[in-house]
Amino acid sequence: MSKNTTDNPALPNENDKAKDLAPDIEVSTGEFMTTNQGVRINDDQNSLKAGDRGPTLLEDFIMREKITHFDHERIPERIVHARGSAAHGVFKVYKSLAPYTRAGFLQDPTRETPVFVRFSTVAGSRGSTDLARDVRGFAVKFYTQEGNFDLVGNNMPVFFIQDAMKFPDLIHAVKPEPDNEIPQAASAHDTFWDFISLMPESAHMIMWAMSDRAIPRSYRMMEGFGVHTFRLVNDKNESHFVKFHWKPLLGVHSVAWDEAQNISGKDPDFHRRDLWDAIASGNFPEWELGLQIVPEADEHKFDFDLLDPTKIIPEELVPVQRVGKLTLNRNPDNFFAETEQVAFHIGHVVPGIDFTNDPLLQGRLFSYTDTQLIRLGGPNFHELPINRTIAPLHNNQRDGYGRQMINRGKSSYSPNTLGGGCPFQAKFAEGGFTSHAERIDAHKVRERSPSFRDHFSQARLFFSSQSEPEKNHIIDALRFELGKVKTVAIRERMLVILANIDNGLANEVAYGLGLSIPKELPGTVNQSIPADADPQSYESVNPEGKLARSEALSMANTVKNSIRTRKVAFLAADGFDDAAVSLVRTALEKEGAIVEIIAPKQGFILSEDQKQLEVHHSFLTGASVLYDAVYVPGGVNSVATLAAEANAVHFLNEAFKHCKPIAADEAARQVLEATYFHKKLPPDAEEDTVLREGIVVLQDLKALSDKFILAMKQHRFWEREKPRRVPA
Ligand code: HDD
Repeated sequence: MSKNTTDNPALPNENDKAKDLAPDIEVSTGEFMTTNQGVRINDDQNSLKAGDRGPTLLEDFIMREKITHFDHERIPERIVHARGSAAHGVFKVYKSLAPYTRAGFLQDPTRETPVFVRFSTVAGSRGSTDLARDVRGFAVKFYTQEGNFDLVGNNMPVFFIQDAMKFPDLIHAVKPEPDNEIPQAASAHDTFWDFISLMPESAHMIMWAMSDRAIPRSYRMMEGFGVHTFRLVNDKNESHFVKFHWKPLLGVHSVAWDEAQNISGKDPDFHRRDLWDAIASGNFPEWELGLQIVPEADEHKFDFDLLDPTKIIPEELVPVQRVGKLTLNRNPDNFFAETEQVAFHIGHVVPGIDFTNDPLLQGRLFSYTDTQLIRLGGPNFHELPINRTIAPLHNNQRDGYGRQMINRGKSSYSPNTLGGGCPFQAKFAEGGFTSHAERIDAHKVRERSPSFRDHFSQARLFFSSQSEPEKNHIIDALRFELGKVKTVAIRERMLVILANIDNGLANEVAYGLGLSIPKELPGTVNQSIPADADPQSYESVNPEGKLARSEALSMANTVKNSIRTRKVAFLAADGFDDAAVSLVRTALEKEGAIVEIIAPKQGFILSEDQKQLEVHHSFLTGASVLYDAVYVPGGVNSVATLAAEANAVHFLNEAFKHCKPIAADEAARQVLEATYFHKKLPPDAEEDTVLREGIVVLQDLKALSDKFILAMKQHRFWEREKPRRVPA
């Protein structure tokens, strides 16, 4: 570890964690190259040889050191969540939560707590695409003054399984198949659906995973959830149950599945780049921390079990209180040192936060430290700069691989007299972590609680809470995924599961697969399959008398009040109308959107009046799927060029297919007329038409800008999809 730069300007000392990291930052500007022993190197181009055409000498300690280090540069990737991106930031609570918790970072609205947040996909390898249909990890490390608190959540509020015992099976099933390691970063294959079709408890999570939540537009536009029910404990040692939420201020938005697959080719780093660029340009992503708090006395008030991680608490039953804000404001300096080596653990809690007996949570408490031991090579991973606490650290743990801390003194045991009894234990009142003294009086059993048996009510609640386009996307996703499954009996078993959720859904999927829903569960004759795998044997609480819809579950109800950081492609060529480009660009940028110019070739294009405009991408390097909206300015020559340019027409067709807002000057109508959708252009650009159709063609550029912004705030016009689907 290099400690040579104590006042590195690259790292603003804006908070305690940044100060803590500063001594570890290495900057080589203006420095000589050295070996790891600090010896200056005078030739890094040639190995030491016996003559310039002779063999390389073993004596060459410089080359040996360099190659040895290189040979050891890789560590095992995470078994799940291998592909990720992270950022530094801060968290602040809005008002003291002292009535519920004594956690120091949740007391004082003036206290800013440093955080490091890592987003990830689950199934793919480190180098896989960001746009896989998958759950996204949302892991937050709070560097609090009382120690590190890790909230290791996902962008979906439930999980596939109820008991950690099944986690290795779930992951073996979803990972590439073991004989040929196919497919990468995809759940659309036999082993995954084989497992799922035998695990009715995954029904609710499957609805989320097949929904558009699994293909977010951006990490910055997805919710986060702690999933399990946790406890908050106050300074009177009173406990409340709590569910943690992250609510993105930019709203919750997704891309289309066809688009996701395209982005995977055009820019597999799409989410990573998006996060990096937003932070680098000062558009700091923000989320509010939300809490659903349930008094202990209400533990059994619900018709599901709070300890069951396949259940949500509908927001209609317990509202989400927004209690603080998370802002990501600094990109990491080094991917490996920070994003790769950060070690999250659900068991990293601080006084004031505690666990429940959720059996998935309980198993996780074992797994996370265990995995770091192999991944980071030993028990001292907490000393890596990114993992290090900013709270004072004293205990009697010693030694091990890579130990950094130099512990002074003779005693490394407790109790002791030789060390004056130090370090001391801390009483509850002195901030000592004291586990909530929950009363447990039970038999030791390997069993699942009967209160965990209803697997379908909330799956149904989720499906019926979706808008029509969202429902269609779920149907399409299931047709796609199950369509990739080769074993027909697996597809049929899934149809039985789906029929337990919603008959209409099951019928639609069955139609797409060319199957009918079997009366009995096919292919489960094997003795090793648990009898419980039969979904018919589960309770499915009747929807009558239940919550039929929950508004919060549909992304259609998300906030649609901003176009900040949305990327807009302007399609133009030589001879474009400069006034139009300037006016619309200024209007969009004023609202925080990002405009990029796409032209037939890179470099510069010239306007009608010979003004130069820098091109961001040619049609070769830019693609419609990388933008949120598209605009075509006027200008006789530009319009003629684009109308004859297949790539420009394809760009527009694809934007239409993916339901994106499209705007064009009246003078550019010729370009739109070359598209397949021109016959469907709305007759006018009145506000309600714009809000319905998302297409604005106007002469008045001011009105065009206003309506285009209105359309962009809607994000997508999914209604366009079904009746007008085209091959693009
Ligand atoms: Fe896990 C990583 C989230 C269940 C075992 N998990 C990991 C990460 C996230 C989650 C976000 C990536 C952290 C990072 O960025 O480094 N995991 C969840 C959620 C779960 C969940 C929300 C259910 C509610 N996980 C779960 C179970 C087990 C694990 C039941 C094991 C019994 N998870 C791991 C792990 C990982 C991990 C193997 C891989 C890398 C790591 O821990 O550090 O230990």
